Amino acid sequence: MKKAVCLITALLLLAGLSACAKQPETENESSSVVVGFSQLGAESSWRIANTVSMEKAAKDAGFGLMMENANQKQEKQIDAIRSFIAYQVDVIVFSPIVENGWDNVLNEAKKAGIPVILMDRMISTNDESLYVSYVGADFYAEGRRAGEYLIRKADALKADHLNVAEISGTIDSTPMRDRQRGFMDVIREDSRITIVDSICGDFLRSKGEECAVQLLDKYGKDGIDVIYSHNDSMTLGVLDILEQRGIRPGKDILLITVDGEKEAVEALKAGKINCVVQCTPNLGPAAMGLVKSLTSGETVSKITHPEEGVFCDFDDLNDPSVEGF
Ligand code: GYE
Repeated sequence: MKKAVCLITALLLLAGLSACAKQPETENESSSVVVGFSQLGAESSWRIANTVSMEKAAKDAGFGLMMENANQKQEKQIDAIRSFIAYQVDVIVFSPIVENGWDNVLNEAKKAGIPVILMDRMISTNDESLYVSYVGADFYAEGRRAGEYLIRKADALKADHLNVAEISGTIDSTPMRDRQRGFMDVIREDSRITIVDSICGDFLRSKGEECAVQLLDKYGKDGIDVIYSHNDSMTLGVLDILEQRGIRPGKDILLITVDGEKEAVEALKAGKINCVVQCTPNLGPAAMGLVKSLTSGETVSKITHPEEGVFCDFDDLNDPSVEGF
């Protein structure tokens, strides 16, 4: 295990080499375990809660945390991982913005003997030895839950036909790919359901608004019965646009969303969202638990999924367990 002195020396060296280079945030510098954490951005409430969870868990565990936020740029994540390798951190944790394109930098980490934990999102690779463990949601199961809700709703409404528009998250990210695949696998067999369009909203509220405008301009209010969007931020953007146009969210157009942030759960309780598929951002304790096991020489499981469920308009929404993060 490398000592914190390594980190401090590396930081001093780097400061000397490049006075204007951005320094990573560090905490618990006296800790004997240093974690390099590359967060992908700050695009949603989910992401912000996830960053807080990671920071708190590192602090609680007494680990030093060097965190870099990549502001949605894969190149920045690659740079961050390279800087963690140069600093000889004990473990690298990162949340890959997209699935492809990590093999080179992860091979560098492997050669340096630094274990890599994937947190939240997966990578696509032929070499599974490039990461020791993945901790994050089963996004395929989330997509299936969204589809299963829609079929139940179609039954309850005795609907002959439902036109669905999908607003997807960041193209080629794991939650985008698997929330789509899971949903499609469930609804494909149901002849009442047609996907009229699928457009990308990048997990951003502002783009959710733009997507809603685009969809309404193209299909009109009567051309869309359901909007399935891959996260709450985009759904909340959609909801704002529907209300501005006098369309009742949750009634004139059904809304199915994923995450479970407070604002979305409140909108569910108010009848403006129909289904919230849960996805927890509180991955910090599990991620730091893995770091602890790894740095103690223990073997860890390759995949850890948190337990997640669904909140929807078939539930008793007064139940205190129905709450957002
Ligand atoms: O659903 C979304 C965020 O990767 C699970 O990313 C995460 C997703 C989450 O921006 O809100």
